[in-house]
Amino acid sequence: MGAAIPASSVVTTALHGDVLVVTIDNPPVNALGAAVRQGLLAAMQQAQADAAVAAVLLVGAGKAFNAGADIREFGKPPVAPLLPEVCRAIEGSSKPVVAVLHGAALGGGLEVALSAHYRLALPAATLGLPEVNLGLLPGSGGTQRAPRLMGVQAATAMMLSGQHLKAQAALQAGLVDKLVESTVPLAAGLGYVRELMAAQAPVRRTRDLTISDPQAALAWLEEQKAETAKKARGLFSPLKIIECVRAAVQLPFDDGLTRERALFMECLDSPQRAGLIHAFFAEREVVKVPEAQAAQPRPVASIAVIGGGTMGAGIAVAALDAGLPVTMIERDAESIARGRANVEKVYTALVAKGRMTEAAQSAVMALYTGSTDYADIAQVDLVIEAVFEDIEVKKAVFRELDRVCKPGAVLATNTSYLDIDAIAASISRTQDVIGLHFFSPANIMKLLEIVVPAKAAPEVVATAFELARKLKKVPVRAGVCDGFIGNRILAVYKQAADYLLEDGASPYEIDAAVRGFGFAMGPFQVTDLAGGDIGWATRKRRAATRDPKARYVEIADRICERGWFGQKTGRGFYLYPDGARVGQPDPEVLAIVDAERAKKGVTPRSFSADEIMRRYMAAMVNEGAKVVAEGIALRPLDVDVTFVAGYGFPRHRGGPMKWADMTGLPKVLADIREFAKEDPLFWQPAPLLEKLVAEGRNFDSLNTAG
Ligand code: 3H9
Repeated sequence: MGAAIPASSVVTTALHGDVLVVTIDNPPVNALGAAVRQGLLAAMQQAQADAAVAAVLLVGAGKAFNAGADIREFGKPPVAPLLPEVCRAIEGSSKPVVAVLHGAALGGGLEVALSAHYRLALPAATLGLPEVNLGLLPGSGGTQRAPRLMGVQAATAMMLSGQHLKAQAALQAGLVDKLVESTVPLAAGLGYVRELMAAQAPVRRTRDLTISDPQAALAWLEEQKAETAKKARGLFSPLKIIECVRAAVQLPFDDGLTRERALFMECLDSPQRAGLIHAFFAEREVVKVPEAQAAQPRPVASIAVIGGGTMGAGIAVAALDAGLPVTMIERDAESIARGRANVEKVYTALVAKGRMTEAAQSAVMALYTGSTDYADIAQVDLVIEAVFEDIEVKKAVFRELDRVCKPGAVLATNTSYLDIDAIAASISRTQDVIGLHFFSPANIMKLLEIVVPAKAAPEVVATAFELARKLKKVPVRAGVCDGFIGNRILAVYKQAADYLLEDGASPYEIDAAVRGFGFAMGPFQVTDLAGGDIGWATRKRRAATRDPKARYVEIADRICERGWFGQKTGRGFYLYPDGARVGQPDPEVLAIVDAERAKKGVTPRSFSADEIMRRYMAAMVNEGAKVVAEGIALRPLDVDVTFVAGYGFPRHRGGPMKWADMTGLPKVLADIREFAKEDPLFWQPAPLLEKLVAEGRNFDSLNTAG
């Protein structure tokens, strides 16, 4: 061990014989913040100046080599030195520089490694240029060096997908030079440096490599453009990545870097970058809820699911996929056979697609037990009830659970709307009850609303968050109300869509505007997919309690009365001839809409896509503000994550509350006030929105309030 020479608090240097070991130590992931960049540059200068240094080894302390640029710095004034300068200093070194990669080597972290002259990977290393997921492109030479090392096609695919390569794949792709079986980066790295020095390995700069067959590469890139534009769904950094790679093929290295920098800055300045980075951090903040931080989760080694319908089976699959044994309860032999079949068919489909072996299917199904006897779940740690959405039916299930389950078992309901406080109060162990609101298909959809009744024990909440982590879900804490966070807000903006429909926009115009904004589907397509009968049943249930003064649009009822429930019946708002999955506009639906307008004496007016979205979003944001003010959502970011993870909200817009911040809250409030002139009952501005505007603040100020 050589003498430690302090370079900075986050980058240290130490001489090991004639090898200068440069360690980045900036927990948790060694992100390349200003202090790290300064430290690295100073270390490289030291290496050049010190005659005792023959080679340099770059190492990351802790669990990763380096996860890239410090994302928190984006959007703030830049601080020198910038990362491209650091990379230039590394590559320009007159003494060999070696990087040893363990854990994440991502984004700017990989770009640092690509600037080194040799790269060694440990087996657990993951390499990638995932900037596209943040609305960016690799901005420190990644777009120029990766194609030189791994070829244009592989590099472009890696950058466009943002996917990480495991060490072995990175070795095969030419991104690293060697892979060693070791868990100790420093020792492995020093061993490799010695090996290189013994072989008198020269300085070897990635920038000097040439790209083979540039004409073929250019032709291939041209082909990729159309495909990429289609897949990008409004994101603009993917096409800019292609442009950078084209520059790598066509231009001298330094000119390519200049081009990359210019395009990187365009991405950095874009609202898409701001939205995607908000989504990145928000997804990590949602788990920080008071109960999960204060209490320890109870152990969960086995699960029961009550109900084997679509939802119950999806939840069972999600748990089985996480390696948890599942006992499914149904009321009779026939129902449990159907429940098992519902689970099994998910895996059979995977086997048919070649994505699972039959042996793996058997192994996972061995964790599944079907039963009609509640006594069989007496010892499980957590139960999720997914029976018919009726409070009396659910209470009956909970009575059974109260009777049979062991003390301390967590008792969860998957209800989407019902009063979980009432369910909890109906049994003796009120503190053990919680809502786990999965979204269909439950084994695929990322969102899990964790609905916390007033009397839930903190460790029950902590257990739910721990379960979400095991199931790889994105959990959002919600309070009890009709519809929790997501469905409550959905009900309001769906109403805004219905008003637009009756006032003159066609369902097809509304859906197109919503898709144009970036949603995967518009509200009427969603209704057709989910089944119009579901909303119809809810509307009938609520008819008695609906405010008689509130505007009520009957168009959807007229459609349901004809038995047109959407895709499953071949028609709804759209026509689905011969089982088609993409609907066609239906002139008969338009005639129904016209008749309803006439009945109400509405003279239809036209709405531009922008006017449609102003109403749609204002309704969403206004209800979102109410949900935050009532504590149903802890923070605006919880609303954002709910919509991005569960409702197809375009991730690059960050979520409805982030969108509102970026649009400007005064503008959103002014819209609401304008719409209120026509319908003051529906468009009542949320007091929180008014307060924030009056104080010149935004929703984000509530995310960071602590
Ligand atoms: C870039 O490099 C641009 C360059 O091309 C050009 C520059 C000129 N910065 O995910 P985790 C935090 S763009 C700041 O929970 P895991 C994270 O917020 C960057 N913070 O752990 C969390 O904080 P907290 C390209 C970061 O083990 C903590 O670290 N790189 C950064 O599940 C732990 O994170 C990427 O896109 C960052 N770069 O996963 C990689 N990364 O504890 C982004 C993480 O306060 N990062 N944090 O909540 C990841 O994909 C995952 O974090 C990683 C670890 C796989 C590394």
